[in-house]
Amino acid sequence: MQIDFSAREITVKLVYYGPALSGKTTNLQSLHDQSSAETRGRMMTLDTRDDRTLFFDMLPLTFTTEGGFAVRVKLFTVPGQVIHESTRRLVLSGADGVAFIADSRVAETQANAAAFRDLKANLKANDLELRALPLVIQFNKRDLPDIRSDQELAAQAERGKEPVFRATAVKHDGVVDTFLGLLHLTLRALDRQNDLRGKFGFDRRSFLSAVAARFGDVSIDAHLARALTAPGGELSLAEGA
Ligand SMILES: Nc1nc2c(ncn2[C@@H]2O[C@H](COP(=O)(O)OP(=O)(O)OP(=O)(O)O)[C@@H](O)[C@H]2O)c(=O)[nH]1
Ligand SMILES: [Mg+2]
Repeated sequence: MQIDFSAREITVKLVYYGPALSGKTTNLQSLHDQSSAETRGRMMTLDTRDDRTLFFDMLPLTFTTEGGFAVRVKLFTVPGQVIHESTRRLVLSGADGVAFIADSRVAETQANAAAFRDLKANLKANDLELRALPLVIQFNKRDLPDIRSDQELAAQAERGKEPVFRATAVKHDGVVDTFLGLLHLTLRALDRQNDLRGKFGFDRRSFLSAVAARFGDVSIDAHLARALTAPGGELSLAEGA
């Protein structure tokens, strides 16, 4: 994170990670398409001919609070293809939070697991620790046949501490939920480390409510309630700090 005290502005880096073709770029495109012109900057995309990300995508979003404090969010995707290992490591450096985009199809289970191991290794290479990193998991492509069931995903959510979102990114389904879940966890961690409330009068709940409102009528609580979580799960805005 970068803090600019004179401009009263913070910049947060969020990285969409996951196996090849799981829908990372589609998530960013969807966020771009669903946000207003005042919120979104230009999306940078570097594709090969067949839609595969070669280097990375980047979408900047800017949200300004009533108190004139700005949160700039830089969203990145990594290229999922196995050969782009070193690029993933580079893109991951300085990440404040990660959304792991998995493919829901049963046949992709091994590819998801391999990409998750790759994430762990690259976090380590960047001196980031998985346990300390704000992380959400998205199971995308819920519209396809032969996918892992809701029950299986709920069981997975119960085993780990990360919230699990279901999505069909091509239909904009679950994309904003995932983004807000990650933004919530990331800002909570940064607030704890940097006392954003004390320094800028930053109120996380009202900020996240305003961000949710930029994407439509669904409240922040309703977005966060769509996550599958372990009992006592992480996403309640009501809890302290
Ligand atoms: N059926 C279906 N297809 C999807 C969904 N999300 C993405 N796709 C398709 O999956 C393909 C890959 O999507 P991308 O967003 O390019 O995947 P990526 O994760 O960025 O892939 P890499 O850049 O190679 O790592 C595209 O053809 C998308 O249209 C979804 O929810 N359902
Ligand atoms: Mg891509």
